[in-house]
Amino acid sequence: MKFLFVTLFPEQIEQAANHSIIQRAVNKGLVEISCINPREFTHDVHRTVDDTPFGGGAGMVLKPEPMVAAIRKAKEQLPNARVIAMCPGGRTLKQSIVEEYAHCGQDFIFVCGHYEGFDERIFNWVDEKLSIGDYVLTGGEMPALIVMDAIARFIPGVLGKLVSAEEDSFSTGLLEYPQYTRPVSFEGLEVPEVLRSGNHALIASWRLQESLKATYFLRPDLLTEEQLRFIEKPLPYKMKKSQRKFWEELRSKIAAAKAELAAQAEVDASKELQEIAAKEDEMNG
Ligand code: 4GY
Repeated sequence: MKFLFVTLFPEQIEQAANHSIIQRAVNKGLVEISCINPREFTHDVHRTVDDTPFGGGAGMVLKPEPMVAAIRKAKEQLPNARVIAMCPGGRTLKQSIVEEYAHCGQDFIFVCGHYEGFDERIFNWVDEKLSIGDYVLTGGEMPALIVMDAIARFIPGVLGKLVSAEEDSFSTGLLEYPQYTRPVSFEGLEVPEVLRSGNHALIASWRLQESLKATYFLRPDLLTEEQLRFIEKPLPYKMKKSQRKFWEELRSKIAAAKAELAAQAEVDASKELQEIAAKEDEMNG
């Protein structure tokens, strides 16, 4: 898969591509990375790429001529590419979008901006705007690299043989279950017994329960209606015994975690009361 970055700072892309997994993917020929610098398409002595905004205001705006000339050149090199402008106003990236990109069979041109932004007219040469989250950075290079990185994980051969992006927790729609490696005991913290049992069915069930539990507490918005129903509402009358056991176990784990949270809240509250009382005593001499 080919990724072309339209950027005023190609060194930033090149240095990011020279590490670890992405570098290996490039060396294996699975990923091709290139850059086109809009500054190459300026004609004045100062090689000007930005100018003051019409209507006034702080900051500079990227001039349309060099940007569009660079995008045109990029499209010539990758005629089958999707042209994506990185900006906070785009649709927000999430794993399902990454998967759509990874499987669309197209190459990618990322248009990276700087200063206060693009001249609005360049979007006529762009297929879509994409944001990596609701915050503003100094340039689109890091966002574009993030998108490339997330897509590249889906290219067969980029990750190790035994790992597959398709089986990621986020691709299953849930948060990751806890992972452990040796030693079994570290500073008094033990690896859960079940993971050392060798019982693969039990381990799979434990992991799914832990994923569901973490998602329930931290990102309930990711759970489906059905998953929430099984966690919160009475279980259906007709249900396989093993399945009932699974959901009942998960519910008791969640209840225990809630009880622990409530107990901690109570401890915090009583501490706070004690502190207030101590301060009052101090003030009253
Ligand atoms: N967030 N998601 C983002 C960004 C920097 C001014 C336009 C983001 O994607 N890009 O913050 N980009 C801005 C800086 C010009 C790009």
